[in-house]
Amino acid sequence: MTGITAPKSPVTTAEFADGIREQLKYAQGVTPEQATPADVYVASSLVVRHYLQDAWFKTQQDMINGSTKAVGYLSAEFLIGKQLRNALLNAGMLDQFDEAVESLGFKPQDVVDAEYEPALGNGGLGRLAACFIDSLASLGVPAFGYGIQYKYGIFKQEFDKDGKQVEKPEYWQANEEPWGHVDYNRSQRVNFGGKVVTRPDGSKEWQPEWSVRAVPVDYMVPGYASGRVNTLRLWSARSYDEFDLATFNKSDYLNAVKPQVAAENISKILYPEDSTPQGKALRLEQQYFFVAASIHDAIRVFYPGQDKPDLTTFPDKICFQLNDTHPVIGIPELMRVLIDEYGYTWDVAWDITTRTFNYTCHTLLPEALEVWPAELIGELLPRHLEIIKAINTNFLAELATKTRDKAKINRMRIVTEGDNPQVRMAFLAVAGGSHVNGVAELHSELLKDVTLRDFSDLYGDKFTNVTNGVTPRRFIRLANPRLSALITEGLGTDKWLSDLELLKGLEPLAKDDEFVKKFAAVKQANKVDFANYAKREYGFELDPNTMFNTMVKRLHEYKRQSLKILALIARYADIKSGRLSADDVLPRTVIFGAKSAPGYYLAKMTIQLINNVARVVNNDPDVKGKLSVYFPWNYNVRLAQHLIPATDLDEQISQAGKEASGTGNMKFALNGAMTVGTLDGANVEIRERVGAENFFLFGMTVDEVDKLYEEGYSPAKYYEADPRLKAAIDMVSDGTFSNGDRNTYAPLVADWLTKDWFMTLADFTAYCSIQSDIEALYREPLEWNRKALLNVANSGYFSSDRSIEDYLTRIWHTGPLV
Ligand code: F55
Repeated sequence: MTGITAPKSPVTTAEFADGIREQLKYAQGVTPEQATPADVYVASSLVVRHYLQDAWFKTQQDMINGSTKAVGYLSAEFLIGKQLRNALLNAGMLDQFDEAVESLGFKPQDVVDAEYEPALGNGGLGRLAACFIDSLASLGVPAFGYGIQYKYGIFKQEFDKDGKQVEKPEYWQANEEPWGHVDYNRSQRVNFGGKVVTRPDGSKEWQPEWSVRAVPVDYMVPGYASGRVNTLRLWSARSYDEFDLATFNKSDYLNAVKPQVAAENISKILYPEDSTPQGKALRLEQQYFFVAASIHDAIRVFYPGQDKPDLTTFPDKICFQLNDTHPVIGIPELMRVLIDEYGYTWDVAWDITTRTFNYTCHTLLPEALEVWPAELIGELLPRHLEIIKAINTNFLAELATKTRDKAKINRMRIVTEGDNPQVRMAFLAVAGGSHVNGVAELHSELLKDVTLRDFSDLYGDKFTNVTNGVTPRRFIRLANPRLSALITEGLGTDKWLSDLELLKGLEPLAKDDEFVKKFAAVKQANKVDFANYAKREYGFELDPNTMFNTMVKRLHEYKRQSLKILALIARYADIKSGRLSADDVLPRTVIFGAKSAPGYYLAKMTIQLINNVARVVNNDPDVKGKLSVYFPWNYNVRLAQHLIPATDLDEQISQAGKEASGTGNMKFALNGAMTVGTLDGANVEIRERVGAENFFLFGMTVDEVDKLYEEGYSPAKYYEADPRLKAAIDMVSDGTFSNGDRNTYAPLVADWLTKDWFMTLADFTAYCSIQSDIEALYREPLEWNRKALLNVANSGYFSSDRSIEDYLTRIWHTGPLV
């Protein structure tokens, strides 16, 4: 770790202000008097880009000169969040920006608010990619993030009058977007369809039917105080086809533009499913589109102007990390390029390919592992299907040398047998790459023992773990300036921003009551800020003198928002019935944030239920001041940055063995929230580090879950056994939260009582009983804050800088530019 102090600014306040004036004049075409905050936002962003330009050139030059291998992070999603303040921080220009903007008569906050968030990801996987490119640049490792510049990001979530989720298009480019630099001169042709012919010499040639132009849109990725600027290259699909004049002359305008529309559809929209891949042709087109463009781009970058480059050196120039299975089609693509375009033999090509790729798995849910019908691949990418089949054949032959277990070999087929053969992308990734990693220790173990068991038996050396992390720049320094100042005061240095393990130095201060009180004051001020924000943005009235209890993440059954809402209903009933006396009730504000995949029926119904519980609870005078529930719509990176620093208690309550890692859990711990959670994903490691006494653990373990399945799980038993649970579920059925309509939630209730796939009911009692520990501690503010501070002090491990260091040593075998 570098442990560098804040970067020195390359610019004075006066220069920054001059730069803004110049950009207003020449780029925006307005005088400072005419300018709006949005104009100043664009101008300021261009000033930042201007001052980063030389470092960007130098980083690229040093990378091509090749003192160290580069990383290509291939990801269908980069949930980068707003760019301006992050770039200012990393480049050391925050103060200069604030002062320059003020000198021009604007409020920095108004200028920053004018930025529209690029929401180019679903959730954890996309946000992780964004944290990783920040860390790569901050560590000075040469890297490209390669992805898609979707025109429409993850949908904008609204709620209708019944509390149901409504999806609206997220047209994030509606306003000028100064960060992405469209580089038409470095576009790539990406082909589809057609057929494969054999050349006279026996080699193969793909004769595609149609092509799309992939135009790179480049985003600067400035490292924090590293002097390095990497590139996030997001591909945008454009058409090659000229306007079809003949058709147009026949007055058939719509058909005349059809090919253009089809081509540009490829980067039109981000698929909003975060766990059940849709298996649609367009999705496969997207995957191949960005991966093929990126591979060709890397060859262009590293072998400039060379007709016959020596691609046996390719794995020494760059290694590609496959962020889940979405880019796995890159494996047959590189094989095709090497064999068909550059004339390498199969064996040489296979050696290059397997040394180039590595694969990160982000799930344990079997339904989330991508599988494509061979027929579909054959239609879109006929040559790739041939190559995949050949990889499969060779792989099966290799397996036969390793084991005699025929059933096992059959289970490991990359291409399944039968009438409708399928290609298993995760298996292709394991076979075609050097390393496979899970994203938290428990997850990596379960991958080896369960999900990819056969593969780990025979290829144990490929398997490793890299526990996720989050960038402290965005998620502590930018999101929580008060805590950042206090940390710097406590440690006597700001080096923690690039060496987060230094937070450990706060541990002794947990014994210092005065410091703990300052820490408590930071949290309180953040809660007041959030209450104001929630009032402004959503019209909510939050009381900052109650406990802020947050659950934010995608809505999914395995994450168990149902557990939280049922416990909340039970608590509501307790207060109403007087079972809990007013004095016994610790006032709580429960805050949810969650988007559901548009076609996920039970998840959408759960959203509706949460909204209606909120409506009923917040309007009931009997519980006023004791319990309130809010569900701000459209949870995104911006809302996360406001809400996380203001949270007292975070919920990480997935069924053990289902959440691969979680990264929200890390953000909350680093911002001084306590966690109530199960032994799942990275919770296990967080608890280990912060100490069992500083973590509210409840619920079944992975082994207990497995055992209960084996014995035969019957949710109704739990419903009958716990009267509070029964009462809560009955209230959902009896119309309490649906204006008397007993049908509204019937499918949800039926699911709980007959299936309850993720054993929500079985963990209900344990979840409720840990609440008394939580509340007892919260009534002792000094002790609560002491423990929360210990969470901060001991969570330095969860920096994405550390994750990247682990990738460097365990997987990529490269390091910073010298
Ligand atoms: C998106 C599209 C498809 Cl087709 C499948 C999955 C996703 C997706 O968004 N997955 C995702 O976010 N997975 C999460 O990755 C995080 C980062 O590793 C983990 O922390 C989290 O546990 C996992 O669910």
